[in-house]
Amino acid sequence: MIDLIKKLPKAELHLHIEGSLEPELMFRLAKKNNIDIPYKDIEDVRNAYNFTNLQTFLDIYYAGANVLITKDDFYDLTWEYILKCVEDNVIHTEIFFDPQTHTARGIAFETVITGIKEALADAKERYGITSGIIMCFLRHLSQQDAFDTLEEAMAFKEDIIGVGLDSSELGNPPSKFTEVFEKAKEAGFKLVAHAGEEGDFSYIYEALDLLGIDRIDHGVQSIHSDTLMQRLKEEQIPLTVCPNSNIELKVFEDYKAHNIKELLDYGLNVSVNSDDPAYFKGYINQNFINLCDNLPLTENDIVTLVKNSFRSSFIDDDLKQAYL
Ligand code: ES4
Ligand code: ZN
Repeated sequence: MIDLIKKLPKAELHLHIEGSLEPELMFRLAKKNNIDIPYKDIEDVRNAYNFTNLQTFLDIYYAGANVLITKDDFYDLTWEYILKCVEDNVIHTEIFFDPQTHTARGIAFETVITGIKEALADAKERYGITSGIIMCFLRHLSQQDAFDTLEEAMAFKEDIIGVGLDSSELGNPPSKFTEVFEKAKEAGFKLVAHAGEEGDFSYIYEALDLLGIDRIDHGVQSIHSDTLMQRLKEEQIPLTVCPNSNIELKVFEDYKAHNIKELLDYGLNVSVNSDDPAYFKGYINQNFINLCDNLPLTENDIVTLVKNSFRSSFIDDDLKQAYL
């Protein structure tokens, strides 16, 4: 099984590039850029990665992102993730970034996107890895702030395939962002949103009906509504599931309690993704392996999960056919 997981070419659809910042790079950049970080060594960092819910993670994740200052920093961050893709045989990746985390610190939108973009161009040239960039709005901030970010992004429209919604879910439902998603759709962006991670299934309905999203990120709470499950199955709406993340953030008590096998058996279009791999103990293959170690997934299930990620991707149809 592990052999199959390792050798299958995979696509990743749910990966926050800031969440791939490994402690080693965090230390190197902190030193180079003269940024204070609240850790004395790498071991100290790893010990801090002990989360009780989404918010306790986000506080540490945003603090880590403070070390990213120059275009080269964003390049190095992205390149290190690409090397993990090579290791795990990920041949297509659609990565999230959080522009507001950086612009709020005075880092230009252009600095961030250019660093990421150049690394992805090199990934294509050197390894043939294809990719897309999705810009996420931080849902704990206002819709006006998201509008301002969308406005800024328009100059880089060619470099961004989609718009997403992340950060603190509870209390910040999709309905808070209805108008800005409408505008993003008019501008031609694909739409995704984190929904039903910690929030209940009503957040998934809102993401579908009010934001008109193409994919749900997480979506594991859909299991609590039969009507929603039927709809997700009928419309084959993709759910980008992140097992390690769900365990680390206590969405499920342990891997054995994870519902991905049930979602899959019901006929939903689910895929496996790594979310914030530097914080959640592993990249995509490790997510698959942890599932297989704990749930009765068959080889056929693994192949279905991998195919789902390609078919739910935003790549052009001819390339998609080639990948499938
Ligand atoms: C995130 Cl796991 C998760 N959920 C919501 N927002 C996020 N940003 C980065 N990781
Ligand atoms: Zn996520």
